[in-house]
Amino acid sequence: MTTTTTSKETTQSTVSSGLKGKLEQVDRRDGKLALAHIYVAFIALLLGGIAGLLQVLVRSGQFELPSFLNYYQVLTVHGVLLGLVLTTFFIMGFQAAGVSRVCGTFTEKQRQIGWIGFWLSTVGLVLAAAMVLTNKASVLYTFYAPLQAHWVFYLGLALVIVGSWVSSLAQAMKFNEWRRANKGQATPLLAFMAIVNNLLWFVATLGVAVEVLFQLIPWSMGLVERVDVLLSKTLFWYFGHPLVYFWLLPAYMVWYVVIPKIIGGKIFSDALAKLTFMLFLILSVPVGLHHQFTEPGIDPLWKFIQTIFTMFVIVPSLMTAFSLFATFELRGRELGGKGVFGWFKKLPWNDCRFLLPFIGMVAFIPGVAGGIVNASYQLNELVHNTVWVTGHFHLTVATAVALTFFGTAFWLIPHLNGRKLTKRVNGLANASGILWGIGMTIMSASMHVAGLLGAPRRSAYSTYGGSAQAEEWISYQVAQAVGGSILFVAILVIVGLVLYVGFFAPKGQEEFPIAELVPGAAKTPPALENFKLWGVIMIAIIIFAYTIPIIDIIANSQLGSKGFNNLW
Ligand code: HAS
Repeated sequence: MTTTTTSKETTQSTVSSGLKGKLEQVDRRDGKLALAHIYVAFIALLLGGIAGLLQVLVRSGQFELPSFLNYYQVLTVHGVLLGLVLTTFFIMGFQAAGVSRVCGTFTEKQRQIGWIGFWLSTVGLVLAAAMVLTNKASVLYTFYAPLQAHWVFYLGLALVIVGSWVSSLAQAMKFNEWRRANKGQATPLLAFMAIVNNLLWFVATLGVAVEVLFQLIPWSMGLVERVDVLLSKTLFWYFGHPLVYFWLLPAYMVWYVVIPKIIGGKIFSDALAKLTFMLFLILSVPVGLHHQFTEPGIDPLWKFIQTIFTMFVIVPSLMTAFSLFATFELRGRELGGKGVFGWFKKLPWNDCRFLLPFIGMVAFIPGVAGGIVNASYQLNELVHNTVWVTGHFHLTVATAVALTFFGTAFWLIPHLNGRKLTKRVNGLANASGILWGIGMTIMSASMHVAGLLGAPRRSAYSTYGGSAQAEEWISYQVAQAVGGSILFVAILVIVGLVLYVGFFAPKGQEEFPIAELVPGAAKTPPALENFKLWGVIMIAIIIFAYTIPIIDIIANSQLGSKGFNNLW
């Protein structure tokens, strides 16, 4: 893509802080660290996508898995590789590149810490994958007890998380170095966002770390006889919902900081973007009980309190929608767009770096509308454990987030390895995004309808022997297979393009787009950069939202008076 990189991109802070390294180009050494993460992510996309294709074929009732595979093993491959590995590795790679791009090149020590994080996560991934592929961990990506996996699976996932903590540490060290060198200055938006996301991730993963280390590993090693299932699920969902925002926020980073540059516009407001991220930081964790509405043993009062928190977490996304539409309209009118929607036509529809994230944004709207249905307490009874929920998250993480990651990879990979995003790649990338949009519309829409008709999720047994009820939804299951097959073709194109831009595209320089703030934007209040303040608010809300429910669960544990001993 012929793009102009203006010297203005070198932010003032670099000059004043005297940081080494040209800002426009991420240092190749940091690029190698980022690319290692990104390539693991796309290997996971290919393998997880194969599993997804097998799933929709089985659920159509027209196809049986070969005898050496079982459905829940395939479903575990799909969920772990796409929900946990593709996301975590891509996010850590993208954030490392972004922090290096706006705060300057990592020091040798910071980069070493980044590589330690990468190798810890990769070793963990190999351990967990080995258990899944040998059918010793067909426990799905949520690994709910009483389903039990080999202890190596839990250890492997724990290492993936610990590795991400170490990677986050390297990014935090670079960010703090920049802050010390630029006292009193508003921090670079992209780096600020990465640090908020890492903080959210660290606090959220504490829940699943406690579950895995103190419950599931001792239990799977036979050291304790039983675990409290309700406690383990509550600890998981303490982590599980903020997990979705850990996925979403890097997409928001691209939408707020990169997309405005690609369309030739500017960032609408640094303060609004930073407030949005701080709201996600304090509201993402105290909502996990909305995944457990149907579970006995949790006081309905606390389920309702967390429903209210859930409705609050809608606000930062609404702010994001407003900010994006404002950015698009301002730019479209600058380019001569007239009338109410004339500006819309002026957006760069032929540029894959914009088109793929935009398709993701559009999918996000029905996706999150479904999220509100899921979260509306009693209404959840209608959709819980149905394939409606699967339709919901295939629009959110599997389209809004995934297509943004793919649209980013097509310029980020060539930027990092000194190649070009060619016109041909751009054209094929646009085709893959449109294919994804078509396939996902068919698959997700039919999932939503089948879910309302009662079709279960997480089940190979979806024809129910031709029962009358299954007859109602089986045609939608067949439609899911059609949509899923189209998605699989898109995955093959995307992985092929990643291979090409990674190793074969012509040498050259590809821009890492970072937008500037619109002139005259309000100064960012220092309070928005006060991580201690927002961290205290976050912890206070979590303590309020979870203390009583957790005490209740332990005190009334079915494990009886020995509860505590058995628990831990
Ligand atoms: Fe969800 C289940 C509720 C957002 C992912 N969700 C899941 C699961 C996943 C997932 C993976 O309350 C399955 C977990 C499992 O395996 O069991 N979800 C919500 C709510 C939101 C939400 C309230 N989910 C997401 C996002 C995800 C994601 C984002 C991935 C990235 N979800 C639930 C609930 C369940 C659930 C229950 C459990 C269901 C059950 O029973 O098991 C909120 O964040 C939604 C906020 C709502 C809005 C609406 C207003 C804003 C609009 C505009 C936004 C547009 C933008 C783009 C920003 C935000 C309409 C701009 C557009 C342009 C075109 C420029």
